This record gives sequence, structure tokens and C-alpha cells, in this order.
Amino acid sequence: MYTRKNQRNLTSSEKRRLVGALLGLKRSGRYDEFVRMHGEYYVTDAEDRPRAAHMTPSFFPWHRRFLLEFERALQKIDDGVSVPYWDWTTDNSPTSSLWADDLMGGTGRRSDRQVMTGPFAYAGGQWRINARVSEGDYLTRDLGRPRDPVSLPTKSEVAEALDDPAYDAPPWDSTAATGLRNRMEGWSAGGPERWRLHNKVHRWVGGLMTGATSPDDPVFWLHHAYVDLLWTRWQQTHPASGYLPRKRLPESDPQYGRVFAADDPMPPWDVKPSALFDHTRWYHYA
Ligand SMILES: [Cu+2]
Repeated sequence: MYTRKNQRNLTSSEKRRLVGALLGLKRSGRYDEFVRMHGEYYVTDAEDRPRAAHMTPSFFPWHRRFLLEFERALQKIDDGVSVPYWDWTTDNSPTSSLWADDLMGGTGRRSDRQVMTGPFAYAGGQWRINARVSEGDYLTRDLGRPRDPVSLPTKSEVAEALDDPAYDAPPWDSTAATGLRNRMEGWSAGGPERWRLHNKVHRWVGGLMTGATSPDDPVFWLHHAYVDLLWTRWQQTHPASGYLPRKRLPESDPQYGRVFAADDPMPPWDVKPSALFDHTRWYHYA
């Protein structure tokens, strides 16, 4: 049992240890295995394959397990480390301390979006991008996308998503109009708000964070820890609601065999979403 803290409350020694563990994991090659796994499970609902991680009800439990595995790997390097969370409704500017040299480093330079500051700058020699969908060996960012500004989601947008008493809704994909899962994952049918909440944060960071290998940017983990925290808040607010679909969908359902009901084992760990509903045996949020 350990604590996941708000990144803004980390002491300088906690920041140093977190960065050290991230760089150590990268050095060992293990970090890039997580990046590749995320890319491999980036299955969209345009495909017929099962979707465990994205555009799917198991978006929350799959990422919870993904973060837990990652955190265990970090803790093998330094057992005092945990994944902090980034509350992007509050720390919502490129000048937030999150982006300082002692934590994530800053935005990319204008010409090629290459991150030039902090521990993950290519020139530092410790953060080479190996698993990627785009060109370049270096981490890229475009915080806030100044040329065509995008803003981070607000507290009221989060509150609106958390207010929905249903966990998810048919058709259980990126077009579900209601339900916590798609409101929070943030797909919408079109219009100016094509990317909302979780998705919008990926877009705001820009660069590698917008693609299937988004964990190439270590801020991925801090973002997803906050998404995980928001799931716990929804659970507390709606104790009578639960994960949906509860039972496997009938064969007649177009999503049959493509989404995971509460007790359908999810790859690659063969773990049921229901085994991940209660996070309190592992960690709590401070
Ligand atoms: Cu994400």
C-alpha cells in the first residue's frame, strides 16, 4: 500500500527519485516495452479485433493495470517511488512547475518540436525514442499548441462527466453519447470539440503524446494517474452504479467479441476488469 501524490506536491528529492527511476527503466530497455505494448493495444473501433484499451468500456481497468505494471517496474529500481498524478484542471499552463527542468522538462522548440530542456531532452543522452509512429529519435511536445491554441479541460467539464451515473452505454465504442467512459475518454462525433477530456490532454501536450506510442512522453503516466483518480471519484459518487457491460454481450450485438464485460479476461494479462475495480489494496490518492 502506497500513495500516489499530486505532482505539484512532490518534494525536490521525490522528483529526483522519480526522474532517476524513469531514466533507469529507460536504460534497461523495459520502458520501451511499455511503449510498444501501448502501441500494440491501440486498436480503434474501425477494426474488428477485440479492443481492450481504447474506444472501449475497459479503457479504465486496462489502463489501471498498465499503470500498476509500470509502477511495479519503477519500484524495482527505487521502491520509494510511485506514479504521481497531474491535475490538469489546476496545473493548466506551460509554465506550471510540472514542466520545469527538475521534472518533465518543457515544450518543444519551434522548428521540429524537439524538447530541449529537462531530463528527457535528447541532448542529455538519456532519452532516445525507440518505439514510435513518427520520425525522429527525440521527444516532441507542443504545449498548448500556440499557433492554433487548445486549452486543457476545465473543472466543470470534468464535473459534467463525473455526474453521469452510467459507466458506459451502447454501442460501447467511440460514438457512445453518454456514460462516464466515453465522456472521460473523450471521443465525440464531430464538431469543434472532437477531442475532449482525456483525449484533449493528449492533444494539448502535442508531439508524441498524440499518437499510439504516447507513453514515449513520461507525462503520459502522470496524465493517466489523474484519469484513474477520476474513475475512483466517480465510483465514490455513484456507489450503486458499476462497470458496464456487466455480462458478455449477446452474439447478435455488433460489439460481440470486441469489448470486455466485467468478467472477461483482458489481454495481455488475462485479468478481468472486475479484478481492478478496487484500487485501495494497492494505493491511494493523496
Ligand atoms: Cu491516454
